[in-house]
Amino acid sequence: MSATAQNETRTAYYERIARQHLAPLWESLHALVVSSPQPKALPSIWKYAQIRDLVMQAGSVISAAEAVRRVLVMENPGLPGKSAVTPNLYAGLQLILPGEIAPSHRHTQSALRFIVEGKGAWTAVNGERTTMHPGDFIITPSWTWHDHGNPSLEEGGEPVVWLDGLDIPLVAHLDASFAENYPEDTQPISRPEGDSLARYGSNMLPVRHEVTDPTSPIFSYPYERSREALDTLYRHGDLDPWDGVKLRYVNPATGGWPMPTIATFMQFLPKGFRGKTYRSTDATVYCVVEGKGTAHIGDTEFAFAPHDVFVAPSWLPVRLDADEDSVLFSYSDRPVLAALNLLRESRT
Ligand code: 1HN
Repeated sequence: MSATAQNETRTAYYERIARQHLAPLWESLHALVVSSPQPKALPSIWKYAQIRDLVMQAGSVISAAEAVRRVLVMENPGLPGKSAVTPNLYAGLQLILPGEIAPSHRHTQSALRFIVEGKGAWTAVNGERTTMHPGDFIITPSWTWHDHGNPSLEEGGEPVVWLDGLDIPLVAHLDASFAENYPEDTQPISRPEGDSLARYGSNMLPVRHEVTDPTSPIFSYPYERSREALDTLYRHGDLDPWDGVKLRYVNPATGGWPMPTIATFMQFLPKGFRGKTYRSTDATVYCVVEGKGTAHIGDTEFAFAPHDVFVAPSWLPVRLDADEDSVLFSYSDRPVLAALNLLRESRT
């Protein structure tokens, strides 16, 4: 049989099997099982200097009450229309103005807030409020009521912007999304501010504490403490050639990650640091807290400055340089990869 005749036979055959919702694996096998990850997500950066005005303008486009959550979603240009910054993770910038309330709800997605700009707004989780300051890392565990608010102008409120990180695409992929609205705008407050940090965040635990939940019982990790730890370690000469001084946030009750699906980190890169190259199968979103430098991700290079957000997809080589003392917060889907025995890393 000639090649053309054979192709026609195959095309006709593919049409016949398609009517039975069947497809020939031999046409797609090479694309399904690849020799190393081929991420569709692209290395990308959102430069705060270019988007800050747009975030603030959202404040006159819609109220927090109408929007429910007034957020600009950071969509990875390689994953358009998916509300995804990586295949498993979501990122967005949320704005809350003085006097506003973002009403209480809960969902199965886990969320983190990393405070970018402004202070004094609060978020409530499990009956306790915490006040936001730039650099604080705050979590909303899966299925916990959460509402956010900001004191009025008269009370000294100012616009507050934070980075939201959620496992939205992962949960969507797993078809495991459930959500409910609380009947009131705000949940009742049953514990004073600082309760969970005293109870779980002081290198101690309540004496009969039992772990019933994989998520950290601390829901606010203040920047002051994280920054001081990095600074002390740097002064003690602790500098990894790949990471600088890098710590991971921890669930103090388990030693594991703060959330079952999202790992979080903070690292210090001293002025003049020229990092070595590493890569891993977790995809990472970075948010610059302090300093300036360059991130080399795959074939792309980004100059970074405070409040910029950039993303390193799976398995692309990453190298970080600092022109000034720099602090980077980051989050990734590492716990998911690790739990499924799919985490691979290389440092060269
Ligand atoms: C959400 O609940 C918040 O509570 C922020 O602030 C962003 C993105 C998608 C789905 C739920 C919040 C969100 C979200």
